[in-house]
Amino acid sequence: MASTQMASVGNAPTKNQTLLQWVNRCARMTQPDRIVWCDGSEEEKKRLTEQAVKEGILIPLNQEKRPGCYLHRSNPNDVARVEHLTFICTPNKTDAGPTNNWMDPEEAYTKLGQLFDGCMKGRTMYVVPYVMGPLGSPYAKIGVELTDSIYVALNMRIMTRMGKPALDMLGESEDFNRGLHSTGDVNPDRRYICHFPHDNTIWSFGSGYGGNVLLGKKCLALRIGSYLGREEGWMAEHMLILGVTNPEGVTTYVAAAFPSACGKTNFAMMIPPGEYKGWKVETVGDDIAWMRPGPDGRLYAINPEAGYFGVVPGTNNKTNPNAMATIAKDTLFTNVGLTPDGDVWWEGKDGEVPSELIDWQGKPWKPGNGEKAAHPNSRFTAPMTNNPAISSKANDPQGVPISAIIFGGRRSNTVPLVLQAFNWTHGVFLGATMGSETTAAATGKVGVVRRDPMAMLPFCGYHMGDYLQHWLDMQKSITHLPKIFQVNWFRQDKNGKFVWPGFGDNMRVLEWIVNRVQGRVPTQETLLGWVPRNGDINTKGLDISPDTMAEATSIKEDEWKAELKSQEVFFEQLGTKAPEALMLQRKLLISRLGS
Ligand code: OXD
Ligand code: MN
Repeated sequence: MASTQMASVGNAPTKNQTLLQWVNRCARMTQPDRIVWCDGSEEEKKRLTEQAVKEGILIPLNQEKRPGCYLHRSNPNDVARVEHLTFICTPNKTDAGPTNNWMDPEEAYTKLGQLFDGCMKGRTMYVVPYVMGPLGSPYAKIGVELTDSIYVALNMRIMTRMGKPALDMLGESEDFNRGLHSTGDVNPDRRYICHFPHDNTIWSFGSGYGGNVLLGKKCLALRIGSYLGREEGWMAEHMLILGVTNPEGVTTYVAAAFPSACGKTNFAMMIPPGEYKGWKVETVGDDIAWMRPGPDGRLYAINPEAGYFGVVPGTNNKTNPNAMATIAKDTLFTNVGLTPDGDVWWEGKDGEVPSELIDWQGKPWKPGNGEKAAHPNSRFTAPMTNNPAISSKANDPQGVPISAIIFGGRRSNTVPLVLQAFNWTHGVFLGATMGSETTAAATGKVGVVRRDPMAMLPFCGYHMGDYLQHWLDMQKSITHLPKIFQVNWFRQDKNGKFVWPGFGDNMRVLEWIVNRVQGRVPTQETLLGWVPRNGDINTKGLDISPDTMAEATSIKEDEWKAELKSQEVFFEQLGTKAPEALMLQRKLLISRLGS
């Protein structure tokens, strides 16, 4: 660790002049009392954790029950991503596109510069160098985040390869993302998350919530990443990556896009049901995939992250036993309930509901008092190495070859359990027309269907029309194209009950997908794509009636006519940038539906 008592970069552990000058410039603007360069060591983790406990930022949990675990309570006004305060600052407004908020870069630097001016007086600035992607991977990217939040420094340590290895990998290079963050006074009226893709820069002010402030994640790995991906011929996607191995020992790698809080972590860590002897699912990543064509013409994916920032409520030994094991130690919990014996509790946890506890806002709580003990978007930050199902390829610098891409939304109707696209272009159309009911991961109304192409609506760093065209163009550089599928685990019956059990039983759908990829099973054509023939989804050991199965897989033409209208509104928004190939797909679907 190298730190100074004055806000100078005097004894910084790097000779990289570009980095030093930039840190100096930011320190002159924000005026911290101290600058601490993070090295990522165990000693540093201990020291920062002790400091955070002393400042009341972390509450130690019962160290016998949850070794190395701490609870953080955020400001109640700061519990989710703030899409309305997230900006893409490109020189031309059109480059950000109609689905992003835009601010002129000069205006943004001036406006936020005023907020950053002197904002770290009396505080420490942590310099957090980090790598997104396996160390030494040619596909990894380096970032440096300057932050006045010790919570951010500790979270970045879990979520990225942070500290000395990042500085070593950077060397004298100027090629790093410049991230500046201050919690400011956590005032929603002075909260901005601004991205400057042309400068590889992110400025985040006024929030302490993960998605807004762990700048490697949504800001660099997705928004800036998607921009760089288009420039450099690769793809940054909001996708989990898993490897599924069949009893013959053949592993198939799958990437799957679902909107926030729709079960990516559960799917990535799934344990197959008892009937699936000899099958196993292993996690490469649970949220983000960086994918590019490899020398053998296949599409390779790395997980740029080193940890999981997962939604806590609903996690239990039935829905996700691997996540429960992952968060048993060395985990930072944010906004969950605290039990009298120093453990954590959330809605949907196993076991008895405690008769009393302290809720996520620090207030006494009793069952039935009308409040949630844990915030619906409460989170765990845990190292991926804790995951019993981690893939041996999670750190592979070359990544894993992807054979199937899955798009899934949260839809109570319309979208059937599973279907396969006719081809790549049709698959891109399925991804582009994804819709999903909104969740608590972002502020705003929950449960409203919104179009969410490739689950990237809040994360695409440039014009959505150009992004969809980039997907279409990638076809030219991938010789062995992954097959594309659409799934929906969330269909409901007339009484609002989910018709598909989900969780581990999603293995049954995954098996069909693997069999399709390997050419092992014929299929049936429908208006929407290829679907399993009757009986092709294995329901052995599952208590599901043929009627319910029919409901889960049904395609209702009237629902699809309404869906087409809603898709039209989305495509109209893209104007002349709506890709021609997708418009043709749309026409074909309209004619198949006869409307
Ligand atoms: C996340 C999100 O935190 O998508 O991963 O909101
Ligand atoms: Mn996500």
